[in-house]
Amino acid sequence: MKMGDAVVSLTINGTSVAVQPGATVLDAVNRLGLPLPQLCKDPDRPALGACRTCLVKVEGMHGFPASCHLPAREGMVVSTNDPVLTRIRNGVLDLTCGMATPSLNRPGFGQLSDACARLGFFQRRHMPWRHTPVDDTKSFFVLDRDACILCGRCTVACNDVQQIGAIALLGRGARTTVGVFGDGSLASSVCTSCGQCVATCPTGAIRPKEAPAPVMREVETTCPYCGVGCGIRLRVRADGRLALIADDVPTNRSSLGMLCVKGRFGTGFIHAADRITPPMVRRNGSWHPVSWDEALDAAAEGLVTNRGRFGALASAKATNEDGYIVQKFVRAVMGTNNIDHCARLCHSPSVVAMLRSLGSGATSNSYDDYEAAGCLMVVGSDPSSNHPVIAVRLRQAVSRGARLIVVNPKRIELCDQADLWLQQRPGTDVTLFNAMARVIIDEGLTNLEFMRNRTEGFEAWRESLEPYTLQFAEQVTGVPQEQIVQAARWYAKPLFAGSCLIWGMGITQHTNGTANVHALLNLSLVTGQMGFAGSGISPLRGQNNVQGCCDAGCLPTHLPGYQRYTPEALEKFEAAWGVRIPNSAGITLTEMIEACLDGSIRAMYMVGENPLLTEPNLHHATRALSNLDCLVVQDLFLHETAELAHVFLPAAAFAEKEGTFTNSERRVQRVRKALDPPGEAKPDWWITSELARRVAQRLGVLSSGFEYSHPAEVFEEMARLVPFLAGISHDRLDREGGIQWPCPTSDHPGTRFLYAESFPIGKAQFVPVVQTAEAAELPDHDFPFLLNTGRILYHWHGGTLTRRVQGLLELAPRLEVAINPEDARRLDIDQGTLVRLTSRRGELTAYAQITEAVRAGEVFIPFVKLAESGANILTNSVYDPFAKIPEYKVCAVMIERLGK
Ligand SMILES: Nc1nc2c(c(=O)[nH]1)N[C@H]1C(S)=C(S)[C@@H](COP(=O)(O)OP(=O)(O)OC[C@H]3O[C@@H](n4cnc5c(=O)[nH]c(N)nc54)[C@H](O)[C@@H]3O)O[C@H]1N2
Ligand SMILES: Nc1nc2c(c(=O)[nH]1)N[C@H]1C(S)=C(S)[C@@H](COP(=O)(O)OP(=O)(O)OC[C@H]3O[C@@H](n4cnc5c(=O)[nH]c(N)nc54)[C@H](O)[C@@H]3O)O[C@H]1N2
Ligand code: SF4
Ligand code: SF4
Ligand SMILES: [Mo]
Repeated sequence: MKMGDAVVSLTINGTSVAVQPGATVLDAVNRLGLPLPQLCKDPDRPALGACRTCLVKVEGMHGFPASCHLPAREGMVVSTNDPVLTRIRNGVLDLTCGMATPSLNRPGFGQLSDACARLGFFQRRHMPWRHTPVDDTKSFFVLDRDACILCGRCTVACNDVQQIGAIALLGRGARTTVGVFGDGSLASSVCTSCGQCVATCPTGAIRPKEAPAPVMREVETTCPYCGVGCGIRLRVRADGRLALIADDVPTNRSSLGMLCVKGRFGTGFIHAADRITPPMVRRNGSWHPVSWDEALDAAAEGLVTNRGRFGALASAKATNEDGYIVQKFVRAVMGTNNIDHCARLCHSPSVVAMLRSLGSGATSNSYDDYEAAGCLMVVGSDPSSNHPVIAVRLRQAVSRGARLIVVNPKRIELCDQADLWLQQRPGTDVTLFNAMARVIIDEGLTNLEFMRNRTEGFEAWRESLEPYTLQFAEQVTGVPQEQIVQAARWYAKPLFAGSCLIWGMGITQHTNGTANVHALLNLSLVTGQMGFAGSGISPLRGQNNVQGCCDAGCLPTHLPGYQRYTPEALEKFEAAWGVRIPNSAGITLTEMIEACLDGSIRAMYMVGENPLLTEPNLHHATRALSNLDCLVVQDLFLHETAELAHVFLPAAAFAEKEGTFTNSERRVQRVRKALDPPGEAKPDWWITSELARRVAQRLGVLSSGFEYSHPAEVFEEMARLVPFLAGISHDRLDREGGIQWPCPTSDHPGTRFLYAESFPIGKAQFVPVVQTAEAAELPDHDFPFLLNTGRILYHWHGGTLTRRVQGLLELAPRLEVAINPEDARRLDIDQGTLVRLTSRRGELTAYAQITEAVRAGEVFIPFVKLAESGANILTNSVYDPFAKIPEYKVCAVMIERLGK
C-alpha cells in the first residue's frame, strides 16, 4: 500500500491493521497472517459465504459473522480467538471435515486437511456414508465426491470464470453433489481440463492425479505455449522437478488468473526422458556426445565455409533476448539478412498488409477491448482450441451483451455462442469482405470523418468493389445474401462501444493471404473501428513469443523494431554493432527451403523450429534439407529435422532461463528461471553468442559484441535500438509486471491501443484487392476432397512438445480426420474407421471422426504427427506472392476406407 492512500484501520486480536476501503474483515485477517479457515473463499474471487468456517467475533455485533462477507470498517475491534467463537467455529469445521471421506482426512490435500491438522480433527465422519466412485476419466485430475464439502468453488470456476459449464451442483438437500449433467463422467462432458476447478478446490475432492509432494519454491513466469501470454506460477518440488500442476497468476494483466490445459498441466515436456543434454556431432551417420568446445567449433567451421550461402531460423518459442542475438549473429557476423522464423508460416500476410496499410504489423488493441466491445467478428480463427483464455474473454463479452460473428468454413466451438455464423467456401474471403464493404458504403454505414481525416485511397478502392454485388458474393462464397448484409451492419454499427476484428490462420494461410488481410483491414478503415476502447484489429499471434521474435528483428525484410534498410537505420546499427549490415532484404524461410534445392543455400542454423513436421509438402522439404553441407540444430529434442543435422546444440527450456516473451497484445512479460538446465544444456542466448564469437574470430570480423553476462544486458541493447521498447527493462518488468509497447520512455505506462491519434505512416491506406483463384489446387475427379489443416486444443503443432506430456497425449492419442456424415455414408465409413488420405504429394492414415462441423466435400485434420502420420505429407508448397506463406488451408485429397 502506498503512503497517502485512503485506508481503513481496525484491530484484530489486539493488533491494529490497515486495509484498502472495500476490503473485508477476512482480507484484514489474512493481512496479519492469522490462521483462520476459509474453505470456500478463492483468493481471486468474490466470497461465496457457503462454508461458514471463517467466523469471527466483532465487538458490538450480535452473533459470529462470516468474515469473508463482512466489510472492514474504521475502528472495528475483531477477535478470531474468542473462546466461545472458537468452539462454535471448530464445530462447523469438524462437521465440514466430517463430510469428507476419512481416507482423505490426511495432510497434503488442500486447505481443509491443513485446517483440520491444526485442530487434530482427523478420522471422523458425521455424514451418512455414501461412497461414490472416484471419476478418474480425465488424464490430469480426479473428481472424488467423498472429499467434497459442497462449497461450490469449482462450479464457480467452471461456469463463471472459464464459462465452460462442465460441472454443477446437482440434486437437492442431502443428495446434492458436484457432477456432470446427466450423471455422466467428466470425460463425456464438455470439460476442457483447464484445471481452474482443481486450482481452487480446498479439500482435494478435485485434485491432480500426481501425489502431493512438498513444494520448495514457486516462480512466476509466462506460459511457453501460445501467444495469449498467460501468467503461470511454476512449483518446484523437492526432487528438482516441476509439479504437474502450475498455478495461475491472478495479477497477470493479460490472463487475469485464467489458464488452459497446456499452461496448467503441459509444462512437463522439460523433463522428458529423451531431452538431449550433451552437445553432439554426427559422424558417419551416428551421433556422438562431445564437449561444448568441440560442438561449437564444428558448427563454426561448417558455417564459415558456407558464408554467402547461409540462412538461419530463429525460434518464436525462445525469448526476445535469444531472438535478438540470433539475428545479430546472422547480420553482423555472417553478413546476411537471411534470417526468418515461423511467423512466415503464420501471420506474415498480416504483417505485410498491416505495414503497408497502417505502418505497424501488431495487434492494435488489448484483450480488455474484446471484453468492452459491442461486436466481435472472429475470422478464420478457432480460439477455443488455439487461444483458449481469449476464448473465455470472448464468451464473457457475449454474456455481457456483445454480438459475436464467426466467419469460418468449419463449425467451431465458438459458434455455440455466436449470433451469426458465416460459413463461406474456403479461399473466398476477399469476395465476402468486399461484398460487406459494398453494403457498408451503399447503406451509408461508413465513418466519414475518420475516412476524410485519417485515410487515403478511398475512391480507387470503392471503384474496385463494383463487381462484388451480394448476388455475386453468394454465388462465390456460398453465404446467403442476408447474412452478408447482417454481418456488415452489425460490424459497422456495434450495439455499444466499438467492434473488434479478430483473425487467424484461416485468412493468412492461402495463396491469397495478403489480399484477405487487406480486404479485412479495409472494413475497419471504412468504419473507423480502431483507436478507441472496445475497438481494434487483432491478428491473434500464435507462438508464445512470435510477436517478440518479429520485434527483435528475426525477419529478412526488417531490422529490429521493423526498421527498414534505410541509410539512417544502417548507420545507427553500424554505430551500435561496429559493422556494416547488408542493405537489402534477405530471403524468407520458404525461399530458403527452395534455395537448399538449387544449392544457393548450403548451410543453415535452426533454432527451435521443426520444419520437417511443419513445412508443407514434407517429401519436398526433406529433399531440400538433405542437400545441406552443414545443418546446425539448436533445440530441446532430436526431432525430425535434427535427425538430418550435422551438429546438435542442446538448449535450455523456458523454465531454465531468464528473459522475456511478448504476447499478442504487445505485452512484454518476464520469463524466469525455476530450474537449472539439465546436463550441459545452455540458454539459447549463450549458445548463439559463443557460436558468434567463434565464427567472427575465424572470419576476422568483429572482435567483440557478444560478451553478455545476463539476458537483461541483451534487452538493454535491444531497447536502445528499438524506439518502441526504449522505456522497458527487466528491472521495470520485475517491479511493475508486463508492459505493452510502444513504451518510449522509462516513465511511460505502456500503450493499451494504437492509432488513437495517428498512424505511423501518416494516413492509413485503402488497398483494393480482387478475388483470385480460391486456391492453387482444388478438388477434382481424382482428388475429390478439400483438405483444411489446423490445430486441436491438446496438441502443439507437430507435437514435438505435447506428445511428450503423457496426460495431453491421453486426451488426444490418435490422429483424427473430421468428415461430414454425408461423405462418410457414401464412403461407407463409420466413427473411428481407419482411413487413408492421399494427395498428389503423399499419403497418411487417420481415424474418421464423423461430424457436421465440416461441410460435405471438405475434411479437416490437425497437423500433429501421431503414429507416424502428419498432415504436411499431404499439403501443397505453393505460396502467397507477397508474404511467401504456404497454402496450408487448402489442397485436394482422396479418402479410402482401410478398415475398422
Ligand atoms: N492448442 C494449440 N494452440 C495453438 C497452436 C497449436 O499448435 N495448438 N498453435 C499456435 C499458433 S503458432 C498459431 S499461428 C495459432 C493459430 O490459431 P488459429 O488461427 O485459430 O488456427 P488454425 O486451427 O490453423 O485455423 C483457424 C481456422 O481457420 C479456418 N479456415 C480454414 N480455411 C479458411 C478460409 O478460407 N477462410 C476462413 N475465414 N477460415 C478458414 C479453419 O476452419 C480453422 O478453424 O494457434 C496457436 N495456438
Ligand atoms: N499443415 C499445417 N502446417 C502448419 C500450420 C498449419 O496451420 N497447417 N501452421 C504453421 C504455423 S502458424 C506455425 S507457427 C508453424 C510452427 O512450426 P514450428 O515452429 O516448426 O513448430 P513447433 O513444434 O512449435 O517447434 C518449436 C520447436 O522449438 C523447440 N523449443 C521449445 N522451446 C525452446 C527453447 O527455449 N529453445 C530452443 N532452442 N528450442 C525450443 C521445440 O522443441 C520444437 O522443436 O507450423 C506451420 N505449419
Ligand atoms: S477442468 Fe475446467 S472445464 Fe473441466 S470441470 Fe474443471 S473448470 Fe470445468
Ligand atoms: S491460453 Fe495460451 S498462454 Fe494461456 S495457458 Fe493456454 S497455452 Fe498458455
Ligand atoms: Mo503460428
